[in-house]
Amino acid sequence: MGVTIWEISFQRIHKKLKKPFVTSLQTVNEREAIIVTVVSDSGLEGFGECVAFSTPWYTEETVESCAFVMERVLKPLLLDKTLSSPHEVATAFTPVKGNNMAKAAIEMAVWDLFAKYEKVPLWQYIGGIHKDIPAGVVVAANHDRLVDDINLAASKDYSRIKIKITPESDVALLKGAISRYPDILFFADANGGFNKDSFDQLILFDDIGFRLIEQPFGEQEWDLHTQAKKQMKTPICLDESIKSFHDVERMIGMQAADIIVLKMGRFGGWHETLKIVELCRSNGIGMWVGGMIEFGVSKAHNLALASLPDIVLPGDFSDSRHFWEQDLIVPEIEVVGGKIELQQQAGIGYGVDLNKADL
Ligand code: OSB
Ligand code: MG
Repeated sequence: MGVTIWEISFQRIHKKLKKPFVTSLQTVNEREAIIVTVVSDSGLEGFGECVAFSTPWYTEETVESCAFVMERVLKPLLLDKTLSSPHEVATAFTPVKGNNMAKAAIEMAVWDLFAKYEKVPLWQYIGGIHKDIPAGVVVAANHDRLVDDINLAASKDYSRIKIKITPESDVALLKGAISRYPDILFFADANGGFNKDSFDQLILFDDIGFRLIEQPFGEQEWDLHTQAKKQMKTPICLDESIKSFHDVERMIGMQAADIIVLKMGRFGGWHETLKIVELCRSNGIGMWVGGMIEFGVSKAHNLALASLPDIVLPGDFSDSRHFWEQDLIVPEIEVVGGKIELQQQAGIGYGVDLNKADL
């Protein structure tokens, strides 16, 4: 009994972004990804997406390193194996150190496969309850376009706007722009741009009205985050620092943050993510689902995750046409009235059309 993994294939794709995505770390003009297709003995297909970037500017892994690890190291561990639960993928991958994004891409495809095998939507398969996921967009603008971009995002009925900040951001300008929209939640994301010397500048962001400040300091700066949490009323949220269950335990032990960003790619997939969600739930840590400029396959998995009962803060969910002229999934993701409605079909609930990608 169970699902036998008959075939695992990889398709490398790339697409130009509609407009450059500017952060303090990198400007992204084009996005590569690897779409994973897992086929069962009964002919069912599950889909995953590798979310590593082309170069290691955000995480250590790259598209190239993942292509190697997935094809040569992970695929042989799974091929022809019969699984009774998708949790067994994480166990099969334990002999391989790190390489979480490579592991996640294959693991997520197997979870899609199991939900299809059970004939239920993936969000139901993992115990999700929310059927309309609040949409959130990211404003990653240059200083001179910041206010225009905030106004534009606000006009598109997103329930949440995340703004990239640096120690040089104009605090008064931000406060003015945000105060015009009392009904929208604003997050700030520093991508680790502050340090000990700019600690006092961070404190100035406390009065702007942000719902949270994401990753003010570098990923290993646990003490600085603890200090910021102690001194600021704005909740501190960790993104880059959180790569595993153990990192969340450490964060809780050090009181380094109130909220975390869930990124399944960085955690190694569903198994580790669901463990982390339970740990956060039982410790009163807030959670939301983060994005990394992904295509629809990854977004579909992320939408299922956001359906879990304890995830109430809006995540990085914009519509397919925000980053892309055309997405790979059918139908595309669409924001209506500030929300994205989950699909009722089995698995991730979207078809995948690789003809819509540049191969
Ligand atoms: O820090 O959340 C981040 C994109 C690439 C890498 C890191 C981050 C981001 C984003 C984009 O903020 C979120 C999205 O895909 O909507
Ligand atoms: Mg972030």
